[in-house]
Amino acid sequence: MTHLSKRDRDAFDIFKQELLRQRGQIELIASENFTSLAVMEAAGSVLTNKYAEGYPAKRYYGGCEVVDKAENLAIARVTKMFGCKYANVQPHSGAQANMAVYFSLLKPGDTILGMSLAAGGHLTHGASPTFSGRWLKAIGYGVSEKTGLIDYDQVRSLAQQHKPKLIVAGASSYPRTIDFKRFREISDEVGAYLLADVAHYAGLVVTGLYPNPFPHAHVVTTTTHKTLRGPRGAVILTDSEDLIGKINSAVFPGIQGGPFMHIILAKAVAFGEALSGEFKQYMTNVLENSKLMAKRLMDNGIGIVSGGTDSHMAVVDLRELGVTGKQAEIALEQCGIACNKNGVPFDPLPPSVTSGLRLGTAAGTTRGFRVKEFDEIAQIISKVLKALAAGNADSVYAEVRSRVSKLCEAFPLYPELSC
Ligand code: DSN
Repeated sequence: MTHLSKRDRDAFDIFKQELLRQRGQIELIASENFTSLAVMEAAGSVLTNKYAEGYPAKRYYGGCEVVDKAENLAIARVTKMFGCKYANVQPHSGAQANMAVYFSLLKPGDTILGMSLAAGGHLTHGASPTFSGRWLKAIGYGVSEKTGLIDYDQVRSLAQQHKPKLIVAGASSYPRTIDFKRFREISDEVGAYLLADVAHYAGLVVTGLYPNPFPHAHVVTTTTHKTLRGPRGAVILTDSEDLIGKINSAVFPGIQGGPFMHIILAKAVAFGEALSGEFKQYMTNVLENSKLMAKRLMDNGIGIVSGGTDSHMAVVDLRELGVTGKQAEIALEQCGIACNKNGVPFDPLPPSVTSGLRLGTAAGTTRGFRVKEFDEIAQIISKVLKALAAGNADSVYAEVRSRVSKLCEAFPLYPELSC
């Protein structure tokens, strides 16, 4: 960062502050991760200078022969990872990937059936303030109050009642396995497309630790920066030649202009990493850490939605403790732990307050934390939550902050970067 530090001290200071924040906090936000330096180099490369509207060998600008190679490399690697035929690697974000799928397969006013936000679904699966809830007729399915698991009987009966044109399988805070085969059976019964949004689970999917939505889903979307540990962005995947044509037109010129070629190169780098044996070991550790963290919290009497996890995340149910998600998020942040408040199924509190916390292990595992460290993290969280419930959180902050610092110092983040 020598150029930035000399040219723009204000901007450099912001970079420095953020690097120090990431180094000094335990990152438990389930949708975040720490990319490799190689991914960051590609994202910060000269490919940022290139306009390349269109697709490889079919561009609207000259000089695209090199960036074409970047896009083809990303496509070849991501289709190999998921075992599918076609990919569009241009979406700037997961929301835009889902928007492009809707734009390609649906008309305004069509019905979709997705997991409701309250049950753990994503905003773009039909929530009312988003394009998905405003332009489409969105019906939401949920989970069983008793088990916390997707209620497939409800999905089927809502599908039969509303005859959606598209069903979304996928979530933002559902820690359990999704039965994509069952979703496809329901979709076929009502003649709906099946979209699987595996943004959270993608790293587990490509390493065989979570079910692959192929061959069941007609279309699959995923972000590239969560468990996949790539740059911020997304991809759309399918096995259908007909659908990839529609999807490509929907991404460009439908909803996006020039693709971010530097990010597409960085996606290719991350996909190369995800195809390695080292990544499989990483994801195995992520899963082991997450299961251990959830178990230790439960051992300490902290409620976990659905009684555990099959993925990189666990959702804490704070209702019995009488603490809100908002209070818990703020208290943990004061101790150096970053996580997010999250609704729990049948949450009586609004999304700005909530009765839950979503905790993920992808970023901490990249840092090097293993079960021993996640055991300690679960003990720290339990201590803070119980102190909050007892109304004496202030009394534990000093001790807890020092335990967090010890963990962060033992596993330095980006030691190669200087500031
Ligand atoms: N923020 C991401 C998530 O947590 O699921 C996507 O919106």
